[in-house]
Amino acid sequence: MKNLFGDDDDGIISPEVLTEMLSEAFAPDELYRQTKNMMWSMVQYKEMQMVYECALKEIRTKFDVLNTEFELQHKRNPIASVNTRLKRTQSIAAKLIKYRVPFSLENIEKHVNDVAGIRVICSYIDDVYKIADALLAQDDVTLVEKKDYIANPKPNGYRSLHLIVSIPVFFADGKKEVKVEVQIRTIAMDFWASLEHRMRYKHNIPEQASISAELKQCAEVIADTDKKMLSLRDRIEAAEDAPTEEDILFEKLRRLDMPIK
Ligand code: 0O2
Repeated sequence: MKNLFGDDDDGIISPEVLTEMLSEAFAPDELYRQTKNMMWSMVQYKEMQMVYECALKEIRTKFDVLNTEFELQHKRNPIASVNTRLKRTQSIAAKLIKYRVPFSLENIEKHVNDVAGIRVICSYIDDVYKIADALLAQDDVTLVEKKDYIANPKPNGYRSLHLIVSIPVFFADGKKEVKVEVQIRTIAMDFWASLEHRMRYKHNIPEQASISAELKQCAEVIADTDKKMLSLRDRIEAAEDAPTEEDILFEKLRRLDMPIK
């Protein structure tokens, strides 16, 4: 048997020995039962995280496929980068406390929609919506909630498209519907959000009010730049000759042997 570092682990303790140690150490029965329940809770929490990890793998594949298909059709990548993350236990606890519900697996599944999160960064604003529509058109993807902070930015200037979707994850003994939070935004919006995020989690910044005001101004400039870049791209594309059928065929032939990303 190998340990977590991949080394041979001859010192592993067998379940029989552990059970014996447990009943010797924790008689009477109540302590034994409590200890076992605690261990079960830890195992179930870890298993729940594994389910969310699998959901992240599935949804990442969906975006990879959309990106590859779009690239084949339009000769450019709508997605600049994709990042996934599992919400930290501490942040899950903070969210449950905010909602005033006790920490339990049931409450995590019911109330915390962003245990699994994926952030998709696009070059242009229209790509954000194209990618969102293409995801939601898939018949195994169910939209649970949509917040369009691009059409309706937050008062601080935050812009991003947020979707909570539910997707099926298939296991050996059946399938489970799992919620994932999808944040889709442009490179410029992401640049802004990362700096603002740093400020949000720092306390005692002496100039907080003026920094917030300047950040808000930057958000407006960035939104304007995003719109201008889109319009410039459209003008450049309009000036390009429309590809002939032969152009498309030979371009696709050229790409046939390229490795699929
Ligand atoms: P973290 O550390 O990123 O995970 P909810 O109770 O879930 O309905 P919530 O959480 O406010 O309300 O939902 P919302 O508005 O959709 O925001 C979810 C996530 O979007 C946040 O997660 C942030 O990642 C991001 N976000 C929202 N507003 C802002 C903002 O003003 N600035 C920045 N930089 N990011 C924002 P968490 O859980 O707050 O934090």
